[in-house]
Amino acid sequence: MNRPKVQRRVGKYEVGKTIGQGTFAKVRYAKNAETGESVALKILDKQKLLKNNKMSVQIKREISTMKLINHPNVVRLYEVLASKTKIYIVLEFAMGGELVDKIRHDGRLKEDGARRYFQQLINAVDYCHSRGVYHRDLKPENLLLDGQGNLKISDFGLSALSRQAGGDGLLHTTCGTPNYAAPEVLGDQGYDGATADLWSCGVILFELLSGHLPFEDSNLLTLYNKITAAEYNCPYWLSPGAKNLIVRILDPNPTTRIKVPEILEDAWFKKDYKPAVFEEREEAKLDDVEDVFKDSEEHHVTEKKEEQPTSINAFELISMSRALDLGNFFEGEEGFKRETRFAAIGGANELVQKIEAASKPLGFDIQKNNYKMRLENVNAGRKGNLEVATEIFQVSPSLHMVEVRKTKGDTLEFHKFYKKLSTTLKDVVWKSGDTSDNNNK
Ligand code: 3AM
Repeated sequence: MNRPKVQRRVGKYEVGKTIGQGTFAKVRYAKNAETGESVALKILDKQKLLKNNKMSVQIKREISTMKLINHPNVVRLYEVLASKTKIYIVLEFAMGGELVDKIRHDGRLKEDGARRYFQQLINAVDYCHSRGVYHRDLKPENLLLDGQGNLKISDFGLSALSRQAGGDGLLHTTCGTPNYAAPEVLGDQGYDGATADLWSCGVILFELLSGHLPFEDSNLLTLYNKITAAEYNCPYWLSPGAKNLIVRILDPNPTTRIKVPEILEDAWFKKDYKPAVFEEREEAKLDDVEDVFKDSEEHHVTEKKEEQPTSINAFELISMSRALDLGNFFEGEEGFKRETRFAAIGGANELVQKIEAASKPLGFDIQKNNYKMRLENVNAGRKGNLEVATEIFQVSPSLHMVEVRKTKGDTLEFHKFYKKLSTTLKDVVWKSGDTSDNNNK
């Protein structure tokens, strides 16, 4: 089977699929063609970013500071590139996905596991604070994992960027559910970035240990009141040490709230503690940041689109179809999958109709373009609307490969949708192992 594949390149990066749509940018997977290294490309609209001069000075400062930061628990910012209309922030690729997906799938963590993530979180937060960089929007969505299961904080130091792109500050960055924000941040008085970040770390620790949030309410005003009064209940099964630390962090008064040096001395925190080992990067060059913000045309990165025929034969199809096994969703180094494929028996039009029939009752709006479909669930989920792209590739007139890919929204909601879809389509789905045990490797 031949199909034209468009290969996009930005400078030395081969641009792959969209990983997701964050609060202020589209994120795409890309590969450094020179080194083979995987990266995440954050793609921003240049005009929006540079329209406010004061903001752009701050964003430039944040990006420059982040380039100097080389902490094992902070997503590295490698470089920034600009084209005529876009700005690309090249980031370390965190292949383990989001910590929140792990908790939502596996439930709360054991104390030792939660402590390990929390120690890495505090190490990274402390380091960035010592450099004068504050996150201001710490929440589990910003906690990613690498291939070894180490925590990597994303968007550290890019708070001006999210405010700029969101335009409406707090409400935007927290998507209207400020569960992780400190009382003084909600009060909208001037606040100290360091102590406010620590509060969010306390909320995260609570969530890791208990599997739910300390402050929750469908009514925003009630939620604000609960946060301001630090009104929450610790699960009875939490150890006294963990409870004690949470109470010290979730102190609504920022002046008496525990600080990092005291956390480092806390008995519960200290168990099996390993300080982070890393080298400082004073030598990082900031020419790329200068060029982007000067917007000098001579430094614009080249963007190319090349049509490449890609062929898939039946053997490749069979090996790709292993993704049908739902168990694979949660295993392996790649963490949580945002896309999968299955082989299906039947004509392409019939498959389109079946996907449509399976998606509509679930509340999806459907847009069709030949054998590509865009499904959007208008009932907002945990991260806004769930958007899914599907594509059907022909192997033979009666055998097709269906690709199902999340383009926006929550990964676990996508998994639920995929399960329903594959159940509805089970009559036509071709399973490896259907015809021979040998296929089922
Ligand atoms: O849409 P989801 O939640 O699947 O995890 C981030 C989020 O995924 C991911 O891009 C989406 C929009 O923010 N993401 C952000 N930075 C990343 C990075 N450095 C990243 N994934 C891997 N590495």
